[in-house]
Amino acid sequence: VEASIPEPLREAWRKYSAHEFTNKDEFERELVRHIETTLARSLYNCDELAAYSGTALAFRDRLIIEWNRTQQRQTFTDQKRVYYLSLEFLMGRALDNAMLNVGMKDAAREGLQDLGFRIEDVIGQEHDAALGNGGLGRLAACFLDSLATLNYPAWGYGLRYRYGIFKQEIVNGYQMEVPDYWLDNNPWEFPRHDITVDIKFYGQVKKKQDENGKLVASWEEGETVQAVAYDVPIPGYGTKTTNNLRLWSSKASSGEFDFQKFNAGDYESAVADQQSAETISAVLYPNDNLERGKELRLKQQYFWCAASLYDIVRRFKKTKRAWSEFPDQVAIQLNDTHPTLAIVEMQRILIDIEGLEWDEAWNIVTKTFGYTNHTVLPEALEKWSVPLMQNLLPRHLQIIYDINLYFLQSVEKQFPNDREILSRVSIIEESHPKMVRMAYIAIIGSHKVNGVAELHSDLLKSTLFKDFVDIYGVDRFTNVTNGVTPRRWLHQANPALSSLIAEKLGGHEFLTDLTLLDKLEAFVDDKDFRRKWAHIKSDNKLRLARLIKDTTGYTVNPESLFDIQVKRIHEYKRQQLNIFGVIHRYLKIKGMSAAERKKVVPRVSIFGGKAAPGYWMAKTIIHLINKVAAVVNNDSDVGDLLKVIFIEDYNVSKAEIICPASDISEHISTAGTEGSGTSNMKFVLNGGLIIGTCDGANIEITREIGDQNIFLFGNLAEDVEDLRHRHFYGDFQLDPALEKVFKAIKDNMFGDAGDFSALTASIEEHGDYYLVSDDFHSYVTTQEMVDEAFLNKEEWLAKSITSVARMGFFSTDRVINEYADSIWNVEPLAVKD
Ligand code: GPV
Repeated sequence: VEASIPEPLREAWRKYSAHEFTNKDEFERELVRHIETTLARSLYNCDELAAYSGTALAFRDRLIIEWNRTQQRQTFTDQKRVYYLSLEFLMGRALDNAMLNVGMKDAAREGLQDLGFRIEDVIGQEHDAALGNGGLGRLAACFLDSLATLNYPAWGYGLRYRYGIFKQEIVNGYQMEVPDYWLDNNPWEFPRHDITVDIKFYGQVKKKQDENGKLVASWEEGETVQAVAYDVPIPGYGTKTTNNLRLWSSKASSGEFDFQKFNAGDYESAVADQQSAETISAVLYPNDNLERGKELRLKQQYFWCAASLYDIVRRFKKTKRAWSEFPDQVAIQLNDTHPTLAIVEMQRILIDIEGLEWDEAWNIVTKTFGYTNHTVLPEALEKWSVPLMQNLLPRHLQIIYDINLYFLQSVEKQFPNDREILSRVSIIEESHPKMVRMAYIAIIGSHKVNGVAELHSDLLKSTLFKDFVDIYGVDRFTNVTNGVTPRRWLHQANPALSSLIAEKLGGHEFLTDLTLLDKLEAFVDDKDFRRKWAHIKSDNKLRLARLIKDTTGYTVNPESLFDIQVKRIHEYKRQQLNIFGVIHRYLKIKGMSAAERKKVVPRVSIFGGKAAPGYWMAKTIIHLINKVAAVVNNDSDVGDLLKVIFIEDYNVSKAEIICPASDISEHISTAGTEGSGTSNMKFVLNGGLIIGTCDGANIEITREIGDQNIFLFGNLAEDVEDLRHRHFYGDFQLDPALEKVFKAIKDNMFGDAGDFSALTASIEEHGDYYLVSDDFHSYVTTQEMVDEAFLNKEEWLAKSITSVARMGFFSTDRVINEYADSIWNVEPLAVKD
């Protein structure tokens, strides 16, 4: 390709090709140029928002120059690429990350200062890109950071939602949802109006003869919607690699039928069609760990899978390779079952369009795909009704039936005397209506299936997917324990700690090799180091106290123990256990003498998180937290001994302030329910200790940092089933301390008790499925141990430092290398300067 371009032409392009700014002055020139020309502002009307836009545009230019070079490099080398398919990418803000990743934040700070701006204020103008619900979406974002940093040729594929996760407002203690329209002047995306794919829905399947007389299926008629690509550059840290996140937006096809309507004067209906097409990518479904089987959600899934696969296949076909080489060029990772239709679509492309035989096609498919499971919760496992799929995707349903037929035939051969196993592993659940079990397609159509922490992966093998282990052998199932990117969750969120560590370790190499943190243990007794470490934690607590003051109006004493639980609100995550514990503490303080109160360790209990708009129990928990806050915080008799804070609209940029400010954080899910958890890692990496159950990655965190550095409590996963069984048969005793808490609630201490009756009843009367009562005593006594330990400031500090030093394992760099070796079989593409 390159050789076909004449030298003089190439010379001209080289001569005028764009260059990145490399110092403060050049940055400043770019900034002023963008403010004056792109934004049409001047010295006299440049507010902070304009300063943000100008800075973002200057950095965007830099990223896009490297983005272009990276894409060219990857095209020329033509080695295997990774495609990460995720319905969620919870990116947060991009500017600070871009500055740090390209190593120009200091230049930007000084440049902005010259022009009269504080960099923190400018950064604070950016709206979070919140295309995700919680951990699953944030994991995808951390993966993109590590993929780029490690120079893997990798693309993310997702949906460009017009509305990301809703904004949460607390009104009279209730959660209110406000739409999050975030796209107006977003400088980080590049519309590619030339990259479009027509996606079909509905229609019928006809059998036709191809040119060789072979009968082939043909999917005909139906409606088409157009997918338009929007590209977001993803810079790696300390590398020139800038990968691509491609997000698809839906619009009406520029096809014949709407123009016909226009011409026929049916203007309104043509516009309505257009709006209905745009609906597909309009809104992120706000559920976490829950699937509700809505048709529009299935449309989103197919629209995004089909557009992404068309793009991937188009790129592969340009190389003119044989189809058998596809799995050597392409690895596709499914982030949960949401993209499972990509497996079916790939098989459809190969057999219906490319004319391959079934077995040859299926062999290519299974070698290409990998599937990550993120939960064992039954309500989160996707099932689609057969009639719904029949209507929307008739050809895909046929292919699913064929996949199932061949699969069950082979199972029958393998287990000739076992009738039961066939119905257990069938992709089709024989219910009314019949349902398609998406996880089963994902397992059957992939060469590797992984869980996200050891306990979770073990549970998958021994419970949910046990039959498939018997069928395929244990090697198809593997574990890759989650991590977080240390760039955002240490360097960006906690710059002071990052530079203190760099000072001790002689540089910032730990940011790309987190295991180097272990060298910190040598300084655990270093007085000056300890003093600085403690000082940084205090400053971070002050920063959070300011956020709390600004957003809730409450003043908290930064000397208090900061106890934080921030994550999606869910019964299995047990924020109710936490707030009941807070009420218990409040009642205890109220009953104390003045002398006893002197011994109380002052505590601020901080909550944050969104409830799915239709999840009433989760909303009730939020309501209770806010009502308890209103009572406790206004009780002058208690004062600073206890404060309760609910931080509104928890999101990525608030997490960056919250995670560095904890003394203790809570990861207290019922054992066996949390896939991994990743905020546990963010808090410990920032020098906070944790209280938690033996669940998810807490177990591996304990193994790494030592059990003297973590507060574990509660029943174990292996005992949960038995306890639930016993509750079900009436063997249930409400914990006496919890009973007192319930009594206070029922005495209307926190407002109308009726508001919370569903919550208390779920425990007292309906079987306490999440074992709140069973774990209450253990929780409360462990919290007392936390108080006790916090009194010994020196030992607490040692625990904090030692824990950080031992967190090297939990970087997404390690995670991505494990996926690359054991699932994708891809190599990084070294960047030469
Ligand atoms: I399935 N997760 C999530 O955030 N949303 C979901 O819909 C599903 C899973 C989370 C798990 O709950 C966490 O335990 C895990 O750490 C995270 O996915 C990333 O793996």
